[in-house]
Amino acid sequence: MSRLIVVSNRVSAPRQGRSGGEGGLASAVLDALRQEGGIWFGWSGKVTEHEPSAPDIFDVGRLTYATLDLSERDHEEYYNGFANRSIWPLFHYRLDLAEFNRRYLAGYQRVNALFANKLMPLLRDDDRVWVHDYHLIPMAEQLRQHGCHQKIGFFLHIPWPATEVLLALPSHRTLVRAICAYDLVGFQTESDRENFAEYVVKELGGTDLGGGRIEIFGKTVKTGAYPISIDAEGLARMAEEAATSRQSQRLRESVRDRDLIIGVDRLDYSKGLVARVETFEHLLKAYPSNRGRVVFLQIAPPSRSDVPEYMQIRRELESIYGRVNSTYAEFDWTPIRYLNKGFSRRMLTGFFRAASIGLVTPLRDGMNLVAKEYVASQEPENPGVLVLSRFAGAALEMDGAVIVNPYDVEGVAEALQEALAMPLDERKDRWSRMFEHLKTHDITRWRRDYLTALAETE
Ligand code: ADQ
Repeated sequence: MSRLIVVSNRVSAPRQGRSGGEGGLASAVLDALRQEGGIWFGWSGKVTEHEPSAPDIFDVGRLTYATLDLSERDHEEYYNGFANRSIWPLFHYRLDLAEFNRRYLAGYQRVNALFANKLMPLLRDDDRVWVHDYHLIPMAEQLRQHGCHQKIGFFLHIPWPATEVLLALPSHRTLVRAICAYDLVGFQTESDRENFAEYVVKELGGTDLGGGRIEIFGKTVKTGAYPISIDAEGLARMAEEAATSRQSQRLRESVRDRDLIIGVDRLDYSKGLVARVETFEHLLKAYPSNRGRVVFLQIAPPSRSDVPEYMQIRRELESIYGRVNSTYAEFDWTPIRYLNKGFSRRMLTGFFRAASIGLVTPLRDGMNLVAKEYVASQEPENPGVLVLSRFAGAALEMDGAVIVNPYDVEGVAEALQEALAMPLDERKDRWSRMFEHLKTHDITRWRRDYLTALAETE
C-alpha cells in the first residue's frame, strides 16, 4: 500500500516531549498515520537562531517523524505573523484584529518553500501527500515547482470566510491561486466549500462544474466537505472508566449536588470566552435561584502566548472572572473556576461526564471537537445537555444540541436556564440522536472519505 505523507505546521512527536494527544488536529493525524503508515512532516516546535539544514528523522513503529526547527525570523513572520495575525483572525471574521504586511507574507512563502524543499527528497513515487491547515496553503505549489507528481491533498481545519471578508486580505489572489495547485481541497462544512467556490467563480472567473469540481487556471480542482470528528465509541468507553477515577470523584465531591457547566477551549478570542462569562454572569443576575446552585468550570490553556492579541484576551478574562466571583461568591460557593492549564484526554472525558451542561460558544469555529467530545462522554442513562454556538461547524451535525447565538448574551443565558431544567426524557432523546450520528460519522470515516476522494482525483 502506498504511504501517507502528512504535512502539518506542528508535529506532535513523542521524542520531543509531547504526548501526541493534545489538539484536535494532532489526534486526527496520528490516528490516520497509525492506520496507513507513513511520514509526519512539519515543525518540531523548536525555535533556533539559524535556519536548520536538515530535518530530524526517526521512526516509531510504522510511523516516521520528520521535523524541522524554525529560525527566530521564520517563527516571527510565518507563524506568529502571517498564519496567526493575518489568516487566523481574518478567517474567523475578526477583521479588527487582522494585521497585513508584506514581511509576513514573504516569511510565509519562505517557510512553505523551505518545507517543500526538505520534504521532496523523502518522497517515493507512489506516496500520497496530505497537507493540513492554513499555515501551509502554498505547499502544493512549491512541491510542484520541485517536480512533485504525486497526488497532493489539502484539508482546511478552520472556516473559509465569505468572499467580502476574504477580499480584505491584500494577497487573496496569491493565496487562492496557491490552493488551486492541490488535487483535492477539503473543508469542514459545505458552507465553507461554497464560500470558496463562490470566490473562485466571482473573483477569478472560474467555472463551477458541479459535484465539487471547479475549473480554474486551465485545470480542474476537486473540492469537498469532510467534517472532522472523534473516535466516539473509544471516547465513550474512556469516559465510563474515567468517571471512577480519583480526579473525577474529587470534582463531583467538590460540586456536590450543584449543576456543573463546563467549557474547555484553547485560550483564543475566536472561542467567545468573554461573551460566555458575561452569559454566565447574566444567568446569575436574571435567574437568582442559580446563585449557590451552579458552578461554571472553564478550562482554557494558553495558546500562541507571544501574539499580543492573545496576551490581551488573557488579561481581559482574568479581570472578568475576578469581577464575577467577587460579586457573587459566598463563603461556601465560588461561581467560576478558571483553570489555565491542559488536562489529559482521559481526565477531560471524566470532567465532561460530570457536567450537566457542555457550553461551547465560539464566535466562529471550523468544527469544534469539544462539542463532539462532550456528547461522546455522557452517561447514556443521565446525559447532560450540549449548548452550542450556531457559528461552530459542529452545529450542522449536532441536531440534538440547544443551538444558540453567542453574541446574544441574554438569549444564551435563557437557553442555559432551559437546559438546566430540561427533563430526563428530552435529554436522553437529544443525546441519543447526536451519539448515534457520531458513531457512524467518526474520525475513521473522516479519514476514509477524504483519502478515497483524493484517490479518485484524476
Ligand atoms: P481548535 O481550535 O484547537 O482546533 P477544537 O476542535 O475544539 O479546537 O479542538 C481542541 C482539542 O484540544 C480538543 O480535542 C480538546 O479536547 C483539546 N483541548 C482543549 N482544551 C484542552 C485542555 N485544557 N486540555 C487538554 N486538551 C484540551 C482547530 C479548529 C477547529 C477544528 C479542529 C480540528 O479551530 O475548528 O475542529 O482544529 O479540525
